[in-house]
Amino acid sequence: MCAEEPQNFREWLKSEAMGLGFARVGFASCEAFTQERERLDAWLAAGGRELFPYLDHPDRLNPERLLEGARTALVGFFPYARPEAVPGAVTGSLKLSRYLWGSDYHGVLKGRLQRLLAQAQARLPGLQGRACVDTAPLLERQLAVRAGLGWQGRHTLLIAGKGGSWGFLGVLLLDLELEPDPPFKGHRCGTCRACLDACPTSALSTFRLDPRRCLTTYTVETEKEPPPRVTAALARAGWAAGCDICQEVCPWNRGPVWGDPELWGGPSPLHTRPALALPLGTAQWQKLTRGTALRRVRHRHWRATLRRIGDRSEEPDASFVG
Ligand code: B12
Ligand code: SF4
Ligand code: SF4
Repeated sequence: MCAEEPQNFREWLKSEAMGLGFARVGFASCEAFTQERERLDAWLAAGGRELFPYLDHPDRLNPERLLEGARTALVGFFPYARPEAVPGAVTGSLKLSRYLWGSDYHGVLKGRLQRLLAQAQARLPGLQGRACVDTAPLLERQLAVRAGLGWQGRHTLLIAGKGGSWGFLGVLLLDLELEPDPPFKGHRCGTCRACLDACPTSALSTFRLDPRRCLTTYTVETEKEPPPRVTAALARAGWAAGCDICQEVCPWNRGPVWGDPELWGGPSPLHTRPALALPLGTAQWQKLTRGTALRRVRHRHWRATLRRIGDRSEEPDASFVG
């Protein structure tokens, strides 16, 4: 299939991906993960399966199963944080995690990876590929480590070295053998434990996260009632959707690479208005969150969280002020 030198094609692919906004790009083989099996099973058994049944997928350890003939995974780190986007900075505003500010990253990243695939297919007719962002049964952070992008910190997120951890991961699987990058070995957390100490629910133990305690689980991913310890932490910490605490304290995020304005999309009333001035109706919620990743949070879920963090959303309907 390869009408040109694989090395040239690889370099071209990488530079195109960087041009699309990925700050770090690497290549990994699609071989099955073997060492992760036991840990993944343990994670699933300790609450993961109950909260995220879709992660208990037979192909989860095997990227080859996601695309017939998959040989190479291009893995990209796409920065999303912006210096001016600081949750809760406006007095009285709600804290929304940085990854929820702006356009829905699933669509943005998938669109860019699909554009990259189309360009690659124009150079190499017959090439097959599949773009995966977040929702495919793929161990994205482990694949990023394999592609040499960085390491999983003690908070379990991928730290792209000096680029920090404020970034989404996107994967383009290809049915073409390209030279892999050397995997990242070990970690650069040293003796730091800042994320473990700062987590308001003690959800983190070294290199492991208990999803039954993470605020993000209950404010974004599931409408299940949080355990009392999480409800108490929600009220104390005041995060209305997602949580950035373990990344805010990480020394590797002191000078991160900043995100793409297209993804960020500018602040919305959700970030800049005091909670009391926000609309409460379902239609208004849908209008405010249209096209953003927050759209995945249903209105009744949002209101339940506001109740937990002590907002006035118990009140009957109020209309948008201003
Ligand atoms: C489910 C999920 C969640 C769950 C569980 C998170 C988790 N850490 O697993 C919840 C809802 C809590 C969550 C929260 C967040 N998420 Co999330 N999430 C996912 C998703 C869909 C799957 C993750 C998964 O497979 N977990 C399963 C477990 C088994 O993975 P693991 O933690 O890596 O487990 C390993 C370790 O425990 C290790 N291990 C176990 N014991 C030991 C012991 C030792 C000594 C060692 C060394 C290792 C070790 O081995 C296990 C297997 O490899 C991925 C997308 C994807 N498809 O990969 C996004 C993803 C991980 N999330 C992402 C983001 C942005 C977040 C949040 C930051 C959002 C927010 N601000 O609120 C938080 C961060 C919380 C945190 N500290 O991790 C990004 C992370 C980007 C990055 N830079 O890493 C991803 C990659 C999505 C994306 N495409 O960008 N998320
Ligand atoms: S996102 Fe928040 S609750 Fe979840 S592990 Fe990090 S600090 Fe803890
Ligand atoms: S806060 Fe410290 S321990 Fe946690 S991920 Fe960052 S460097 Fe590692």
